[in-house]
Amino acid sequence: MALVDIKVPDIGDFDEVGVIEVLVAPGDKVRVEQSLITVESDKASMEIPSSQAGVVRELKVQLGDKVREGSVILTLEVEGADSEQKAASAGENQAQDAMNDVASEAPASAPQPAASPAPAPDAAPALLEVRVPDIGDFKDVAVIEMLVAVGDTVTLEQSLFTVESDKASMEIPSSAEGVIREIRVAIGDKLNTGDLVAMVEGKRERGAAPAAAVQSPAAAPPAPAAAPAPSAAAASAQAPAADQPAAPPPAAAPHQPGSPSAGLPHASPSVRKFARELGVPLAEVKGTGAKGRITQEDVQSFTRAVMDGSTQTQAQAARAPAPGAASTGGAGLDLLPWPKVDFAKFGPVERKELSRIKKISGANLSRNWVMIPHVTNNDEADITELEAFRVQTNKEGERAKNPVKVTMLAFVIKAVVSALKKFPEFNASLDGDALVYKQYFHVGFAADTPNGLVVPVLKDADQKGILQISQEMGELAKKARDGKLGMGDMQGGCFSISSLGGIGGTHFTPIINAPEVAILGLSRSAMKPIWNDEREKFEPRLMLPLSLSYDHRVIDGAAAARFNAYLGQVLADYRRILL
Ligand code: CAO
Repeated sequence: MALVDIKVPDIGDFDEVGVIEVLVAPGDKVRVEQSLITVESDKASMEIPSSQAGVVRELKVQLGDKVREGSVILTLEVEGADSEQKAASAGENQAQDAMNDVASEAPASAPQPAASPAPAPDAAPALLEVRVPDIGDFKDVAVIEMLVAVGDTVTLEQSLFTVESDKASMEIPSSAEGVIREIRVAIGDKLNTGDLVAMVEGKRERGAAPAAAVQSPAAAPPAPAAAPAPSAAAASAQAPAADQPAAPPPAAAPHQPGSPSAGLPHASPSVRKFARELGVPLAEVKGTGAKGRITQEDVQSFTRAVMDGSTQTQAQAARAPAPGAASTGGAGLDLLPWPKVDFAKFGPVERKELSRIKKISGANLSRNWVMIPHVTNNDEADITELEAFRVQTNKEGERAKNPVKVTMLAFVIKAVVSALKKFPEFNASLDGDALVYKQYFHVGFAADTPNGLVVPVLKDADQKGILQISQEMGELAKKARDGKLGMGDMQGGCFSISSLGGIGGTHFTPIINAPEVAILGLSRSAMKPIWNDEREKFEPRLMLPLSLSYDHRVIDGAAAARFNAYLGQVLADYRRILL
């Protein structure tokens, strides 16, 4: 046994950082990598992990303390340490790596990506690239909050969005001031040093340190095809697809530490993670920590208050009846708590974290299921001739240099476009009391991947032929399975299709991918005896089950039945598309 002092490592240009959370207490057993304290500068907060396993003997810091390099955090009793010195320096080294990351994100000290020459301070506004500054050893940090939107005016150093690793969260500052013309990232994107995140029309302040590359608007080259470059409108105005994290409220005020109610929530990475796991909207939690910071206890109290009905989340409030409306008492989803069972009591178990995609899509699916009054219309399409044509097309295609495999889904996508044109309310989204009709035809399709469900979107399906749709679908499905879909690949959908036809089933109820208003489920086609009125006999026909779930606030049952029937007619006789 040896006593080891764990000290604050080199924290670069920061003189002092405040201790905002103490995560352990004397007597606690800590593991290697377990966070000991959270420290904070004005742009970043991070947890300092323990490099040693042991028992906390004495805490040398408390909440509100200012610490600097060399300050002792605590004394740890470690087993088998050959010397105090060795353990202490190991601890410092590890914490130092972490702190270097914090230091390196500091806008004032961060080296910036290479840049084109800056414009003269008084030059006419130009399009300025804003890139992720040096974030040290952090790789693939995830965007968790957007703090600005397209059209916002930002000042130099204003925080644009928050990124997070498992031990630190930090705000990425703007290296330019002006009006945001384009945002190149969305929630969930993974970023690294130097990644292009936004285009700002404006100018840099005289003498400003950050050096963004500069383009005049006229000379700006198009974004590289591979870069995730969702249109600004799509990125900011569109609600997330089923596989995407929920977007923050539009044009949220920049996060101001110390005044959480005026901006975005102020909380440490572990508290954010905790809140996400419970599905707690941090923006609605009142922080009782230093400078209004949200603590784990605040999240727990909020959860308790929601569970006992003494408070409502905004989502619940939105579902509540209007004041004065007759209340049946069910609006707040007066649900029982989730059953907590110790399964190990009944037999051996293994616990595995849900994949990130599953966590995100689960939250979206739950919201959509609870908030949208779903109805599903089931029908069948006679695809006997179409299937014969598809098989023939694939046979002929085999002789081609680069054969494209055509599946039934491609024909269905094209038929759906035809139905969307005929029934425009299916190609719409609810926006408050208004319905937004889209004049483009982007069709999403659910793709099964090893990590969970994602919904890539095939853009402008109305302008593409079956072969092109098949080819693009194949490419998107491959990207999905390889985990390489960008946010742009999953945005902009008008209507989704979930095809389980290659797997099985007769019918199912697909969940609508908000803010879309309908989704089509395809099950396995089967040969069935169908009564032929003209010849007065049963004939073997290949029937494709169609399950159309629709948002009953927007679409009436009769319209849904017509949409499905029309789809069936088109699939039965594809010439109808031409009419
Ligand atoms: N009936 C019978 N067979 C069908 C069929 C149908 N409705 N649809 C496809 N098939 C056949 C195909 O013809 C193909 O057969 P062959 O290999 O003999 O040619 C086979 O099933 C596999 O098709 P596919 O799945 O590769 O291609 P697809 O275009 O039908 O689907 C994709 C592509 C990406 C949608 C699919 O692979 C997928 O991921 N499906 C799952 C979607 C999902 O999980 N939905 C649920 C969402 S809610 O949890």
